[in-house]
Amino acid sequence: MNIGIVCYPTYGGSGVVATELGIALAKEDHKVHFMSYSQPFRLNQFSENLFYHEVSVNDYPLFEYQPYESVLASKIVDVAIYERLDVLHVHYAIPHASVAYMAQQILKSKKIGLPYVTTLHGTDITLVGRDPSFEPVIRFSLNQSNAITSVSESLMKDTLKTFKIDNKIEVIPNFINIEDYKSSTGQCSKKHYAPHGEKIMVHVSNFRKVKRVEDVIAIFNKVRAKLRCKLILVGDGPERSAIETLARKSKHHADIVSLGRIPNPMDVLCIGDLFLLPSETESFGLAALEAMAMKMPVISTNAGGLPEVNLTGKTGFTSNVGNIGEMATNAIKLLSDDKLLEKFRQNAFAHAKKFDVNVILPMYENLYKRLVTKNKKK
Ligand code: GMT
Repeated sequence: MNIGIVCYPTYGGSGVVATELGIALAKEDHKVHFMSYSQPFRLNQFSENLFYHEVSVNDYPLFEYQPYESVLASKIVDVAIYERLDVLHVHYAIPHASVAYMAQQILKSKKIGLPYVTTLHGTDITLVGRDPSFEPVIRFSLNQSNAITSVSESLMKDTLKTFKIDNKIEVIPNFINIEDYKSSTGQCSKKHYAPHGEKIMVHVSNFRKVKRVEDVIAIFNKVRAKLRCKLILVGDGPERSAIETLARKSKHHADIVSLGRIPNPMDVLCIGDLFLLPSETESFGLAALEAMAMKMPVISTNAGGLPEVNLTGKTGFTSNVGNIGEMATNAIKLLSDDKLLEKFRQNAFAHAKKFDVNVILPMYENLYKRLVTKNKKK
């Protein structure tokens, strides 16, 4: 199939999922055409089946806001015609679902049918989507989507609560390629960060308010007061400098390292013992799944879809948002008992395997096939 993918190219779960999906589809011999305003950051490999079409908006002095949506819709129309797209998959509802609808209507006027799938990732519904200034457009373009998928049961339920959706929402969870994680463990050495065999806690995020990275520091301070350990922070975003200021004020600041963005979080995950994700909301928690694939148990909140990924008492522990005391107690429990930690490591890995690309990819392929067949019958 010829598949168009529209996504945000920056650091963030939805762009990662869209890119990894495209890469996996290309390996199955589908031709995948990415469309975005810059090259998705994980699209860092060559394949004869992968194509990237940049959407660049000319800077006219008249515009206070650049009309990205119009340019993206034109790009989709162009790519659909010349690359003979069979299906379009847009990740993150705003503004991609309404842009897909616009492109579909333009193509229809040229007697070309292009079904589109909208995948909901979380903040497009739980934060931005709730804003009344977007509501009518989101509801309309979701209802017009030929299929809607959501990355967790929880997000599906939230969407149905927030919007009046007549369409069915299919749950297709996020995924990882477990083989990548198996093969990367050989190159890891803990010595640099933990020269005395200290346990290492890791947090990876885009440092937005919803991630509550201040809770990561608070949990670490409590754990560090009981046992020798290190904290590695990975990622960058609006809260990073405030978090670093907070970390510097900690009695244990010498045990906290902030790495900023790194090309491949696996390089750090593979030396970690415990992953911290105390988010306010999280439709899925791809970062937690990536850690589990690296055999790291997770201490997280029970917000949104996190309990579908992190099984409390098995792959880690979940707590109410803001319950720093409980999260620290659970972290200490795991980090001070090697036998228990190893059991949780194995459980985390076993559960992560259920989200392997080989399990999830066919769900998307079947969905595309269904839409393409229906479109051909029209
Ligand atoms: O979490 C973020 O800030 C990024 C955001 C995105 O849209 O890129 O992530 C959302 O989508 C990810 C991939 O489906 C999910 O794993 C994250 O849980 C979700 N984030 C939130 O719901 C806050």
